[in-house]
Amino acid sequence: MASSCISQAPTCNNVEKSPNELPKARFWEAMDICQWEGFWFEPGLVKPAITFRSTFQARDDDVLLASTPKTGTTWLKALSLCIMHQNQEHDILTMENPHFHVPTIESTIYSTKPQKSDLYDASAPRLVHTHLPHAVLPDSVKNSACKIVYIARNPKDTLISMWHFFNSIFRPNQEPFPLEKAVDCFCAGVYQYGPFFEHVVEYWQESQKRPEKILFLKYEELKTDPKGQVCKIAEFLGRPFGSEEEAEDVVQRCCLERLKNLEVNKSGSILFNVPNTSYFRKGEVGDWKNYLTPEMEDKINQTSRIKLHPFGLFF
Ligand code: PAP
Repeated sequence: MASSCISQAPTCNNVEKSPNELPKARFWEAMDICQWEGFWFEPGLVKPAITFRSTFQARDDDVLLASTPKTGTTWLKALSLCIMHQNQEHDILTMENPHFHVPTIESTIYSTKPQKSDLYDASAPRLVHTHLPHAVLPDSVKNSACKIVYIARNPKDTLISMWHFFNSIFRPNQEPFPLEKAVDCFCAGVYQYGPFFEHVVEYWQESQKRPEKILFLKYEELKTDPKGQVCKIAEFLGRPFGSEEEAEDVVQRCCLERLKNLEVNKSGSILFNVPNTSYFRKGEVGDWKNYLTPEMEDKINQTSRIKLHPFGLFF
């Protein structure tokens, strides 16, 4: 996930409320989190999120990618990079991990490498990402013509992906965190960037109201029809491909096996404590079947029925 697991003082101003004053919880017995605007964050992310909301001046040609963690962020970053850098000779994906090229705005305080320019002032076209919920996006993002591309994934695979990721970060070489407890945290939404369900619903509803503004993608559809979905993103961003082969090329360049095996992704890290390798695992639809018991599946299905089905949302 595009945020660090260590705490460090952020260097931002414009603080509305100190994280100390917010409701607190412990995530997987490993990380303090606090609740801000209905979502849970490690405290170090709150000030940058507030700064983003209150000071970011979106431009009409900005592109903002958005997601809740473990839903296909890295893939979407890679695809969008290729789409935005069409016609360039060099392959940008071989130069750095996608999370460097497309920073997650609120977590850049944890970057291991400084950006080439200030994100808030970078030259056009800016391509950035956030895990923040729609409600807290800056007004300038909502009111300008800048485009938002959101990626969602079915909750059970999202949870399993998250379970692997946080086990590798919090408990390397140890027994994994009990999956049953992880399911409970997930359904209750009490974990870094949770809750999943409200995050997805907010962006979904906005994408229904303003389809020209927000493109809502599903990881599963990207898996079954990558070329069709990639063409859709390119058209949405006003950068349609000249030929089918160009779209096919982007799909190939961004496939999991290739990204996983690029030198820049085999070592190092873009964010403290988060190795680049941790962004690439199996990338399968339905991997949850290898882990969840029928009881755990039931719990997540019940939550989905309450929180997603009323909105006509899948899963
Ligand atoms: P983030 O929120 O930390 O950035 P994110 O990229 O959203 O993580 O999610 C990681 C998941 O996307 C992993 O899924 P898994 O655990 O079920 O395997 C990872 O394997 C998958 N993933 C990463 N890159 C790709 C890709 N190019 N194609 C398909 N899936 C990918």
